[in-house]
Amino acid sequence: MVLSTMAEGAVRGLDSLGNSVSAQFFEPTLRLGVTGLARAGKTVFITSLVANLLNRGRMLQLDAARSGRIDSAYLQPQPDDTVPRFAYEDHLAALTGPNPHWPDSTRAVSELRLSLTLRPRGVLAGLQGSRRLHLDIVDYPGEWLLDLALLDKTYTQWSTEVLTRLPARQSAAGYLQLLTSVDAAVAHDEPQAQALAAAFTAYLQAAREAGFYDCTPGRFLLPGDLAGSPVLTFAPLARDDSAGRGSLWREMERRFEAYKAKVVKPFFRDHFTKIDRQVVLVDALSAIHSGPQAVEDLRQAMGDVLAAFRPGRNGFLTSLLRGKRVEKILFAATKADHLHHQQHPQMTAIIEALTRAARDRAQFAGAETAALALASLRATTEEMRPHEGSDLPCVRGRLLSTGRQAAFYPGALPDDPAQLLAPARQGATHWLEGDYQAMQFAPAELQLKPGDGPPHIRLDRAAEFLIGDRL
Ligand SMILES: Nc1nc2c(ncn2[C@@H]2O[C@H](COP(=O)(O)OP(=O)(O)OP(=O)(O)O)[C@@H](O)[C@H]2O)c(=O)[nH]1
Ligand SMILES: [Mg+2]
Repeated sequence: MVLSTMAEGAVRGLDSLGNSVSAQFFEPTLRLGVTGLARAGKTVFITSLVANLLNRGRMLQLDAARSGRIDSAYLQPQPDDTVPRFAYEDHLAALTGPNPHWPDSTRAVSELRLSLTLRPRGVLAGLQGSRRLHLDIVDYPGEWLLDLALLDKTYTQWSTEVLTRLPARQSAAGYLQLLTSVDAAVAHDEPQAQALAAAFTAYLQAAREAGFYDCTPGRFLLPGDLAGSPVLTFAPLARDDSAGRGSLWREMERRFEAYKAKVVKPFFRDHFTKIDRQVVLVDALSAIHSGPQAVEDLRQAMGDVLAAFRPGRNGFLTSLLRGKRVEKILFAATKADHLHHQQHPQMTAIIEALTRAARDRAQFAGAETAALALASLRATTEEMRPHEGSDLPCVRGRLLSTGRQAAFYPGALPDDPAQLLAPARQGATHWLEGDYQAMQFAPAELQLKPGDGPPHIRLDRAAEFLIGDRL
């Protein structure tokens, strides 16, 4: 009697589990997060990755593609109805159509589902049918990860920190000037709150353009459909203990808390905690071209961005994750086609060094990490050009500014990344050795063979690291 009830219960339990689990079990999904600071190359990366998984002729370093284990790949409706779809077709048309051009900047979360049909592998290969894997790719701004630190702060703490930084920054002069006329204890007045928020946002924008990374709240710079709403209409004010109910200070404090609860937490809950694999794209070359301060800022920003992957530090995130973690994180220096391949090892060493601290921490938290230099869409060809008795390794492409073809030598990256990172850390204002030049190339006109995706550098290696073990 007891036995049979138990057995029945067990069967029923399995049954009800069955519906949800079987879909999970037989058609597993893998969520790949793609992030990086503004202009790091997220959109081009996703577009080219998907195009190269649909047409796998250039994916020889992806074992499942080379061995023919991927039977087919196709786009499907994504599972999340409220997240905008990644505009794959538009971006691909921009990059590979006639008169190719780079896609527009994208400033919010978007998602795309690519489904793969796979042949079984191993000893049972002959006995099993094919299986499916859904790859859900999520594009989100790296700036949003910086907001995690706000969760641990009160409005008073945040304001104090920001207001301490501002006097040293020229771009903050306008906001500080406005503050001198503000009495935080007076009754809240919406036009005044809006003026303060606008001036503070203008400062954040200028600070970001000047290369500073500590530009939280992140959504002030990328407001999307929250633009103009109260959660984005606040600014730091010095604490005023005389400010009572209904005062400007109290309302600002309330909105700061609302930003944390209604903007920051939902992003982590709905997007971040579901990610299985993560790629963090870094435009290290642009930072090197801009000089030591930009490199140091990038290094610090990477540390802060990646703090999110060490959730032990943040109680909110730890409780959300409940032991789940990102399994693999790839740090990729993008736009490697600006360099001749002779310089790629140096580029890889730099990205390794730039993300070392963050990687050590992630490894400590159990994620497997790797670093490499890649180009999602190769816009150049290589050539050696004679110069003062030796040959310089150059790249050639169509210049974005004039549309003309030009060969270009970006300068020699040092073998030891410390030669760049040490002066950056010590506050140098320009590079003593070497001079690094920036060049913007337009995407090349392509004539793709059937079965080939767009040309890239090491995108297949990136894919092997990120998803190869599940194919
Ligand atoms: N040469 C070259 N340039 C690239 C490559 N990937 C990106 N770029 C350049 O970097 C710019 C930014 O790339 P996106 O993919 O739009 O970057 P993003 O991170 O999505 O940028 P936001 O949406 O503004 O945050 C492009 O407009 C190109 O100029 C690449 O593989 N090769
Ligand atoms: Mg983008």
